Amino acid sequence: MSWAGAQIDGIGSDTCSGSMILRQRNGMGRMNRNITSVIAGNEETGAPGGRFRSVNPAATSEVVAEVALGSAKMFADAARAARAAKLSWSDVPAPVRGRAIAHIGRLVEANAESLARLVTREIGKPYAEALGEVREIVDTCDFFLGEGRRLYGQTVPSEMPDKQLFTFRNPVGVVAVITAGNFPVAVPSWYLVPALLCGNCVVWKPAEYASASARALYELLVRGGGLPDGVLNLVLADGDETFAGLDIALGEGCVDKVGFTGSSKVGARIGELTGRHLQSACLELGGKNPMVVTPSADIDLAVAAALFSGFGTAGQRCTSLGTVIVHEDVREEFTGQLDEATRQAPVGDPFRDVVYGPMLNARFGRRFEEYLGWIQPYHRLLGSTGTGRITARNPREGFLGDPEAGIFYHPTIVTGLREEDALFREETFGPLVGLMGYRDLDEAIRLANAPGYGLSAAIYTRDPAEAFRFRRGVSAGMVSINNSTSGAEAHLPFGGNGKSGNGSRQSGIWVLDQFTRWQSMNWDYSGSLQKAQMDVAELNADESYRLTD
Ligand code: UN1
Repeated sequence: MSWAGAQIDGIGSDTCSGSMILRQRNGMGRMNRNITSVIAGNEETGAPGGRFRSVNPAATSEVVAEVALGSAKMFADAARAARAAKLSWSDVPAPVRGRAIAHIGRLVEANAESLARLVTREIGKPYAEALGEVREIVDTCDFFLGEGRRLYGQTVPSEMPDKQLFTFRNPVGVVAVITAGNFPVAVPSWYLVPALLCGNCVVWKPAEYASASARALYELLVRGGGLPDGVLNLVLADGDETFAGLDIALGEGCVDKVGFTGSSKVGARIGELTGRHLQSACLELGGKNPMVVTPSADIDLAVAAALFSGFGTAGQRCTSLGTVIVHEDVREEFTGQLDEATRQAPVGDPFRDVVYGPMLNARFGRRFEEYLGWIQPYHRLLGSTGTGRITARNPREGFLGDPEAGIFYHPTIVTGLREEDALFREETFGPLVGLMGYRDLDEAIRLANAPGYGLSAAIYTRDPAEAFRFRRGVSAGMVSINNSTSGAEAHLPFGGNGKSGNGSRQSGIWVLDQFTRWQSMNWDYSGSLQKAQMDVAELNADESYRLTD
């Protein structure tokens, strides 16, 4: 599918914008690209932060992009460029900015398959899921294009005559967005689309290992929106340089809001840094998402959901299932069925019909190995013909493709979990699901909350009273009844509590509070200085009055 005279994906087309995407043949006969940061419309061809190879995790010999990494200075430069563009963008009428979002949505839709293919190649997300991810951008644009004609403020009555009160939503200014690579285009759009719609200029720092997908989305946003230079800036850099650059930019007053999706550990550091500048970041962090299966549950449904939410995206969603908490009466039945379904699940080449493909990148494989090291002798492992990396020596029955070509891991169900286990308490980003029993709902709720995260939680029950008791008791920001922990829709508030975030919410109308600040205005046209609380008329109430029987 072509866009702007070139293709995002495929072989044989030339450059997209000057030197932006220089296609070269690599060993696999595929094209790869040189990807750079873009600040105020200029490509930053230097690589002060070094060069990074983004490879296909399903076929690691295939280089998807050569990435020129920037430095802390480059990040700060981008923030300065965004600040310089700030007034001209916020002066564009909001309905016109809404039209820009409408065009972006259409351009993304027209490029959906190319973008999804690129996402699949770069981070190994199964193609059907990658298409869903692109759909999530379009959904986000569909929601916010109309918000350009609303972005409502209020008229509020005054306590005095001939005076009127108003509220306005003002853009915050410059937004720095730092995103993970598991949703390399959808989750960034949750920040970028509303931030731009609200009249902010943006510096976006995506995950390095998803640079090609990020650069493609950047092009669709800039070209689709007709965004002037400096309104959206892309910085490709590693975490340390980004953090140092953010520190500089905050110190100079060039960043007014930070949006961050990533680990709880880094989120805490970002929260600390922004706190020093009296800012509160929008933090979307990890999860240890529980699913409670009650005796009245439809077990087939619960098994299907556990499979999808535990192993879909190779368990690398922040909303992925962490622990199934299953009632003792149905524990054996559920465990047997989940084991069977997981053994049968197709794993492998993400361009085929699989439940999941490779890890996002080698670094996630290495980290997952550490989590597997938390398995204890008293745990029982189910779900596959092995544990750990899938290889010729450690095969997975029914694997689709060549496991040795990429970074593929067996799905692992860990039963016999105990509350003190690290596997129960910590997020284990990867294809691993824990399972433990409970006897009454209060215990299930306590276990659901015990790890201290609070992103997403699910319950399978046919009893409405149980559903509502669970909703009330669970600390998660998002609750599913008879649905998976993952797969939130793009216009409901998304976000978590505890180790999953600082209470900020993305998506729908709720995210507007992240990217705008309320300004109140009062206008006195009485011709006199009417003092609030003092020059206020008082009516005489007879509070001693009582009805007589
Ligand atoms: C994430 O993993 O950071 O609810 C976001 C879901 C997706 C978004 C996940 N819509 O699973």
